Amino acid sequence: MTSSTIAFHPAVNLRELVARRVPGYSLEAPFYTSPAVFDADMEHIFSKHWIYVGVSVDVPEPGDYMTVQLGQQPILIVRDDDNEIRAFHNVCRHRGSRLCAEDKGTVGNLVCPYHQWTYDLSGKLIFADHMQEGFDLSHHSLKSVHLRNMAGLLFICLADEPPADFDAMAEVMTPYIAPHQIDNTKVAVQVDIIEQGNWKLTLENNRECYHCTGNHPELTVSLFAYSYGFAPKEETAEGLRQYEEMVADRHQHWESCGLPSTEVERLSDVSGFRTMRMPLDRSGESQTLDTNAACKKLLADFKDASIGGLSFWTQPNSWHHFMADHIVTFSVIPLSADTTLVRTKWLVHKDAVEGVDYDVKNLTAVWNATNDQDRRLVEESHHGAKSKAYQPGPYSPFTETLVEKFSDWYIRRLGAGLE
Ligand code: 3BY
Ligand code: FES
Ligand code: FE
Repeated sequence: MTSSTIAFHPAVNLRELVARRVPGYSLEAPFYTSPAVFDADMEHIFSKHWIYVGVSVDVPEPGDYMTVQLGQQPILIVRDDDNEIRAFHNVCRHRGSRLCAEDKGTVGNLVCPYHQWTYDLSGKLIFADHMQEGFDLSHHSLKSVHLRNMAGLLFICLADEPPADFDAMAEVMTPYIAPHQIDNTKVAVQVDIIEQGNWKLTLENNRECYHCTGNHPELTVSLFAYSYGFAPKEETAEGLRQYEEMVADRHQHWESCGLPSTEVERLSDVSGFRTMRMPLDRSGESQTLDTNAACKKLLADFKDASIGGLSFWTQPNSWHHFMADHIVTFSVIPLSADTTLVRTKWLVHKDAVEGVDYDVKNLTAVWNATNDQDRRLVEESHHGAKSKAYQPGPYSPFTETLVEKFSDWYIRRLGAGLE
């Protein structure tokens, strides 16, 4: 290490940093900038919690696979002939080569490129040439990774014993998500962006709409900032009251149509989450530039597009919006202390035809614009966090309560990991 590196990354005492975190304030700079904290995040947050990685229709048919990289861990997600989706370490049991290098593909069996050891779709080694008499194939299956398919959303956990409260989340969330029938969708578009900023800045940004009016002209056409907790100031009190009245009215209507809608907030759980079906502004149909459905063929058996947007946020790395015509889903994967992958997928009905039922530009306009605006905000925050002038600043008790819930969760889970 050069002395200038040392100057920019002073040794951090993680336990001390965690212990002295002041609630209600953004985190101290090393949480955003230090490679040591990044390593701890990968070990204690991203290797011990349920991480959202994709959807069932990323691998729609038996033999379809996708790969994801979590820190140093290459992971393979495969749909077996029995239609089960399973996850494995993407590492050959011979001499450790990565098995699949592509992001996605389709295979009959999983054949290692190095010496062609061959695994079936359930991870069992079925062929290994030139091995001695008595070599036991069954002792060399792929190492499995925990995977849960929650109504089509795929979560993996690298821990030997994953957090058990995932089941409680799935019990609450399945009735909310299932009506949108992810299994009957297709991924119309996927966009990966790499933000030059720490992943926690991406998450903090996602948990508030304080910044929406000033930054998201496209999103605020349909999205009400009130849905993220908004302010009892004189001038907003009446707006908030009217919004809450509308929410109560819409919720009653949607619930009577079999669509769970009321807010559930369990952000402090180990598998923390929040959900709510939010009314959308104007025509109320979709998060599009004109608020009308972007896909003529609606999801599932929806007849009416005005069912608002079911939002679902999870600790530590995802958020999702389910509408009548499409679903947009976000997975955040840290790459280093100062780079973060944000993977956005737009899902439409599997039989919807591009150019006939939907136009990709119209479908993706709002979130491509919003993601780019948020990327810039995250990158500017990251620049600021590296300054010697940076010090933790106060969260608004009105518009940033959900940001505090993210930071508090992170500090508690990191603290638990360090114990
Ligand atoms: O909807 C979201 O995911 C939030 C809204 C506020 C900003 N952010 C991108
Ligand atoms: Fe996979 Fe040799 S490393 S077959
Ligand atoms: Fe934003």
